[in-house]
Amino acid sequence: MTTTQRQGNPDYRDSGLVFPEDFTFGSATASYQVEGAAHEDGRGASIWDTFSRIPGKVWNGDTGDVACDHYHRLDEDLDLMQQLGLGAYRFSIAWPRIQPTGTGAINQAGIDFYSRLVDGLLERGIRPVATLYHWDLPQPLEDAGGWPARATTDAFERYAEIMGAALGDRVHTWTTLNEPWCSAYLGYGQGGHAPGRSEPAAALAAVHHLNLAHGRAVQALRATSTGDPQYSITLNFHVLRGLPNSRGEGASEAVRRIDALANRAFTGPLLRGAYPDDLLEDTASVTDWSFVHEGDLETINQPIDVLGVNYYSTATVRLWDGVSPRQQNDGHKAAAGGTAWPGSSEVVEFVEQPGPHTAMGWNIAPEGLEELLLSLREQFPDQPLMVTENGAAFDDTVAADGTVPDPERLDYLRRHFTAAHRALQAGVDLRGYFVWSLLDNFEWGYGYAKRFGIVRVDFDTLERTVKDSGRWYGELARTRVMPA
Ligand code: IFM
Repeated sequence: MTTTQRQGNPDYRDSGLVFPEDFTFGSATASYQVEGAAHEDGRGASIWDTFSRIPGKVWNGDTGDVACDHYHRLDEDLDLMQQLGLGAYRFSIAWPRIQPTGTGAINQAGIDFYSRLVDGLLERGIRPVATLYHWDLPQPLEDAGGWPARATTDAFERYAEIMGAALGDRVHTWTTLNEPWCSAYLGYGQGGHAPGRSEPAAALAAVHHLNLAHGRAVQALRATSTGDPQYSITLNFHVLRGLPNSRGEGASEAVRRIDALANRAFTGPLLRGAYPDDLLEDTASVTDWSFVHEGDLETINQPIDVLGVNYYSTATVRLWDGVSPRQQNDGHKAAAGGTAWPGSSEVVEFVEQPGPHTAMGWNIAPEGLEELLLSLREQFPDQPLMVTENGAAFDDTVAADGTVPDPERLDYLRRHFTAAHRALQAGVDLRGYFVWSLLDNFEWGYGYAKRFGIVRVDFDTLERTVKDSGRWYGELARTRVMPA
């Protein structure tokens, strides 16, 4: 990542910025985090239904059984999006609602729900951006091996065919996967996410099978979608800073190692058709990568219309000196057990970031977003980009008059939109921006303790209240001018 010449306020608090006419302003959610209705209308069990019931895995024993009850409050939530002035809504489809066992029989009630959602969006002039997989793998597929097993990619291809045929006449953008880094490394390496396995070799097999599933799904969606959808995948990029260790060594080596695992393990095969040599070398003691079969890389390397970019904060790494206690604060502390960094966990340490921080403990660094977008443009000059997630958790309180003033979130968004605007000014082909999240929701290992919404959800009454940040964002979405 290169340092950029900064213009405007050094703290990224510009106002009055005008975004392009065709810039998409959206907001995002994910099925398990908002839908609820976990046992209704034929939905099967997902790995998160199972994982969230294991004592100690999720804060307070919370589950997604009810979540925001979005499944039953669909019309109310669609009206809310329209009232805010959103141009697009990024949602995910719960695979176990469509195929309760992950293979075989289709559950028509599941298709009907998403069909109603898509129609409801279109009626309100909101573009449907649909993600096939945001982490809720059908439990029977995990029982058969999960993402480390190649057969899961066969099942995913079939699921993509079903969804392409069902919604491909109306969906504006198909996204195959959300943050495969989390599915692979947190699910099968570190173990803080479902299914909670800590098997470094399996995590790398999962990386490959998720990449392969993406390629096969793009082919299947293209074959079955009768409209003119765009195709994409969303990655959570790690924007890395390197520090020398106590011996004054290794800042760039630490960055290179984590960049290989976190970023290039995905962009390599997806956008260049190859895994980086240094990734294969760094992980050689963990796996021989024999799960990569002939032809896989061609399948993975499908042209995509837009690359989804999720960004929240930066990370600082250094080579462990082997003497001081090794720090492992990589921003994913919840229920941690194994390692999210196969082959590098004993070599690299994550260093506490200077504040300010959000309620997740993540440092606030809008310049990291600008830097990331510029770096992606440099690496992949012809690839259009979309910020598919950015936002912040803070401990909101409801004022006496019932409003939810959330100045910290509003400020976070202003500064990150400023960063995006600067990237646009520098010529980055950035097509839009989705704020995470529309609603306060189930924040995985943190349950309902962390609130990311621009709309507050009272988890007792399920009442929705637009926060100040939601009003601010609505004005930006409607006018394209950054409000003061
Ligand atoms: O809530 C998650 C989302 O599911 C994926 N990206 C990061 C968000 C905040 O942690």
